[in-house]
Amino acid sequence: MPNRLDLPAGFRWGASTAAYQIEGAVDEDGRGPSVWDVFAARLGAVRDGATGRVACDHYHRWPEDVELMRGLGLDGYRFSIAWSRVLPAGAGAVNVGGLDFYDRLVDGLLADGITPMPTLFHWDLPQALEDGGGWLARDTAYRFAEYAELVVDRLGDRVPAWITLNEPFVHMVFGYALGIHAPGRTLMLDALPAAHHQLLGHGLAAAVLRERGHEVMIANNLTPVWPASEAEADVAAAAAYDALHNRLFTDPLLLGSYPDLSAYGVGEDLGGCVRPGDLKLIAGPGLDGLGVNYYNPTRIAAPTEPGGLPFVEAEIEGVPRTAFGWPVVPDGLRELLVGLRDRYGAALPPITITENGCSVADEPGPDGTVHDQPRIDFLAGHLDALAAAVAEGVDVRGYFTWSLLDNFEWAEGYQQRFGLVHVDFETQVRTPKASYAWYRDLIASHQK
Ligand code: IFM
Repeated sequence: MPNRLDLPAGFRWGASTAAYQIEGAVDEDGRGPSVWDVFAARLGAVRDGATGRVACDHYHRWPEDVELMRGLGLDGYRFSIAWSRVLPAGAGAVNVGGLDFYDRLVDGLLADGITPMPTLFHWDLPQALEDGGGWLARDTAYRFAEYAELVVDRLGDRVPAWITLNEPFVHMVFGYALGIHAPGRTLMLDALPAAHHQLLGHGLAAAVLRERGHEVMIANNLTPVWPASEAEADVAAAAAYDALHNRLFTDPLLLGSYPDLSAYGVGEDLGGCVRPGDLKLIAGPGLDGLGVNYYNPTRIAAPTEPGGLPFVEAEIEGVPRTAFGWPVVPDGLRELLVGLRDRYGAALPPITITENGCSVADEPGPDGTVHDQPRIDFLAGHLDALAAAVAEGVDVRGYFTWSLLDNFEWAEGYQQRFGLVHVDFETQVRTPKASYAWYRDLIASHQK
């Protein structure tokens, strides 16, 4: 069996974060409000009333955080740019101080030999754009391309590859369909324009980036979908779920078409928001790389009552769980990657794992050490599964773990800790966990 040390030479090791989850400094140096500032301020929206107001205070402590990355021996660091830090109203007046922050960060990373890999949108839409309809409005896609142009013109001389969007599926479902995340809309299937407009924004921004000679990626949260049984109804329900979760966000990019959503009573124009030429723009000349965020498979059964969604989620039994309660299935990563290769064939670009990791209820022990063995087991298992997919011929170029630091885990506030580095949110003291040493040693052994 191949293992993680068999990953090819030149394989890139990294860690990921996102702006609202770590930066804090929400009203410093001219940053404008984002949907997450507004949503988190709503009573009951986030566990314990937590917000990203301070988070990991990365805005001020980034040199210490870059030092932690250097200690790991990372090749790359995936972070996101807060749109409202550089364009406080989402469009129009530029906040040069915001751009300066990312400029310093990029220089700091490069000085330590770490390649910056920015994501342009990780869910923190400027509130001013949300007030104009957010991603339900087609206009937001065009504003996104202008924002991309501004950022690439400032950082592009030092940043080779860009990720346009993070997990547009989760943003559409949690943010616009269910209201669990910002902006807190509960539109169910009427949220579909938020999918199309994000993808259109990707296409428009990708054209800007490519014109300037940059590589373009997107980070999709993908899941293997398991029918709860071999019964025809369960298999059909699983296919319907796969279309919504996976294919809706990958087919248009790689095949230039939307999947069949007839199980949802929706046609190819996603309820009318798709205009002629949009799919061509979204697919463009293809992606330079597909970012895959993998956490767990999803088991799906047929609905028991008529009239609702064409699927229900079923429990995955007999596997360990993370502190969040998510099933731990390392081989799901191999299955996902091999499945992508089989589904998309020559249209599939090289893959980078842009997120993978787990929450552990870990705190420093009496000796000051954070013993997060479940995270080490999780990472080891998933990296071995990744190596197995590579041995089966899937072209995977890198692995970015989620996350460098414990951080603001959206609606869960500060309850779920995903970091290789423990953060005390009272004192901001950073304590590298046992998994930090493990990842550092793995990177060093692999690079030998
Ligand atoms: O924290 C999130 C991240 O922002 C997006 N992907 C999943 C992570 C864990 O929930």
